[in-house]
Amino acid sequence: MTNIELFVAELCPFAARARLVLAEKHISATEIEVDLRQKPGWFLEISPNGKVPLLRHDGKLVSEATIIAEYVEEAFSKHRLLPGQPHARAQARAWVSFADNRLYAKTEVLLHSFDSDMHGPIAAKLADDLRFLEERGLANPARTGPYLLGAEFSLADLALYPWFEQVAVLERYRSFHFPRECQRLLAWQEAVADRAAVRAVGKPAQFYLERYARLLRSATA
Ligand SMILES: N[C@@H](CCC(=O)N[C@@H](CS)C(=O)NCC(=O)O)C(=O)O
Repeated sequence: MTNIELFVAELCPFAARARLVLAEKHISATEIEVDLRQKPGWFLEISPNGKVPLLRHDGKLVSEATIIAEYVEEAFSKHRLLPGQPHARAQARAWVSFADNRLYAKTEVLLHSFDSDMHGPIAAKLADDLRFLEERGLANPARTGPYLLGAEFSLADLALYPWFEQVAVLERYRSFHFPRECQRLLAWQEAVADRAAVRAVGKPAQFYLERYARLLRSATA
């Protein structure tokens, strides 16, 4: 029997990505919630970077959401999440890199910035990233299905989706305005949200809004 543990934190979109990858692969894992404000000694001992997600598979550790996703894809060949064709695979990885280096990187700066004068400019750059995704990804005339690469659902969709799950937090607390013209993005989000695995383990906006409100209250108490 497969022995998989996933170390997570409930607000972490990278952990959400790892959870979604496992769910899409129909792999059951034991989830262990880590308190990131007071990291337990046992976690620091096993974690190379002190961050979640961290995966333990038959005693072997894998860190970093992107590497975990690729590891799971390679270790479990059923329910493929990377296309077979090399160029499509490269495209999927390029969008994963876009998610990490543009969307999540800016979002981290935005969430950690308590200078409200900084919120508008960073939020505006994030909106530009969404326009890029809409135009270069979803408006691509060669695309023939509801997912980023078309008909084939992939790790690219799974890397991006947790950002959209939490967008309400940025709208409520960080002056972010979703660019209304990005209608294809909304249709893509709906298509991903409608997948059985995503319905099973995804979280509604309210989940994140309530927890962020609590976090903010405890930070200012
Ligand atoms: N590059 C990492 C980022 C993971 C990350 O930033 N995790 C955050 C929670 S969302 C974390 O564990 N933060 C704790 C810390 O930095 O001390 C990945 O992709 O897995």
